[in-house]
Formats: sequence, structure tokens, C-alpha cells
Amino acid sequence: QTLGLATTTLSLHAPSQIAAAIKSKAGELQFNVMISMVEQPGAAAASAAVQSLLAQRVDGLIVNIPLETAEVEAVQTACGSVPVLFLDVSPDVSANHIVTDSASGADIAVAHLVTLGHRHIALLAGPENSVSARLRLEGWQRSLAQHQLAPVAFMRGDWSSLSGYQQVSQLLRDEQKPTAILVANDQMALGALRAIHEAGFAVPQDVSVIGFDDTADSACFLPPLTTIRQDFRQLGEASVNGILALIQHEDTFTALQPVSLVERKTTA
Ligand code: IPT
Repeated sequence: QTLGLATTTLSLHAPSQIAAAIKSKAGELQFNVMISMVEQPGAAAASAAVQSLLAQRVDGLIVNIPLETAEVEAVQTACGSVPVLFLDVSPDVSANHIVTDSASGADIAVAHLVTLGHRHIALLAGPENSVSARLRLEGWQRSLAQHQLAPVAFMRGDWSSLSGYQQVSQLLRDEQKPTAILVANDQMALGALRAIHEAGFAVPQDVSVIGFDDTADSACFLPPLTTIRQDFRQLGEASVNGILALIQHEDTFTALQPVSLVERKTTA
């Protein structure tokens, strides 16, 4: 039997590590995985990727592409009787999904910085067209408000380390330096570390940085990155187990993927 994985670009660390985890779990269970990758954001490219997998008669589909709720319904309809499990959608969708607990991730990150005494916190969010980027941002804002804080600066990157570098370089040129930056993923945090270093500041003495993901490389950043961990191996396993349950006629499958704080050397 064959599973289909429709995924956002594998040039990003998180989706590639998720795909690797899905592939290896499926392999253990003697399932093939066919991968179709989209390079453009948006529903049209996502539908094309899904169609190409359906044309190859996959038994079930995992979709790791950011999709708005209306787009989820369209993909679901296109799949007909082939079960489909979504990984990057709002936790409110009725379709089958496993999504990261962004709200807890944001709470844990904000609480960590607040406990260290930070009051001047900047936000580096992910792209506007990404559901998970928006959920992380909303979580930070809600959580900061609960601590009677408002962000001192706001930036948006495209998940890449280069965008993190550019946004934080700009921030440190233009504005008052925050004491800490909440970053929506580890790749942008990598770029942020370089920008802070080049501006002549030290991490964490002058500026603390906290990421989101805990990709495999994050422990080797300089300094090693403090981050909110999504366990990609576990997410891959849960996705394969979920889609197999659906193929074996389970009606629905929804789960919230837990996150945890990994405290390394970029926060103080
Ligand atoms: C999400 C990652 O956290 C982020 O770093 C980026 O790679 C994004 O994917 C790409 O879409 S993880 C996803 C399961 C929400």
C-alpha cells in the first residue's frame, strides 16, 4: 500500500524533517510514501499536488501545506473516499488533523522570557499566508497581554534564515534594542543570531533569542538555541498512525501535537 505526502517546500528544515520522519515510520510498516512538493503558496498549487498523488492511486494522503479552512474543505472534497490528514491547518477545522499546540508554545516561550525579567520583547513572525505563523503570533500577543506587556517591535519573515537576518539587522539599525526576541522558527532565529552579532551585541547578555521548532541543527547554532520543541519524529509517527487508522475505516482523527521548552544558551 502507498501513502501520499503533499508537502510545502522541502528546502525548509521543519517540513523536510517531518517528511523524513513520515517516510521512515511508513517504511517500518512496509508502506511506500510518494511525495509531491508545492513551491508556491496557495490553494491552486496545493490542489495540483493532491491531484497528482490521487492520480497515482494512493491509499491515504497526509497534507503538510498551510491551508485556510475553505481550502481544507476543497481538498477534502477532491479526495472523495481517500482519507486525508492535514498537518498545517487551524485546530478548529472539522477535517482530520494533527496540529502543533501553538497556543501552549507561545505561552511557554513568553513565560520563559518574563520569568527571566524581560519587558522589552520584539516579535519576529512567519509569513502572513501561513496558518501556523498566524497562530504563533496570536499566541504571543495573547500571552504578552496576560503579562500586561505589549511587543516593542514587530517584524515578519518568510521562515528562511536570510529573512531573519535581514529583519533583525533592520530592527537593530532603526529602533531601540529589545532585550529579547520571540522568533517563529529556528531558521529565522539563526539569521537573527548573526544580525545581533554583527551589530556588536552579545546573545544572551544584550539580547535573548528564543526560537520555535527545535530542528536537528539548532543545538549547533552559536550559541546553542533555546527553543520551543515540536518533536518531528513523533509528529511523523503520529501522522502515519493517524492515516493508517483512517484507511482502516476509523471515522475521524484529530490530535494536538505537544510542545516543550528546550533551554539552551540564547536566553538569560
Ligand atoms: C512549520 C515550521 O514550524 C516552520 O519553521 C516552517 O518550516 C513551516 O512549517 C513551513 O510551512 S511546521 C508545520 C507542521 C506547521
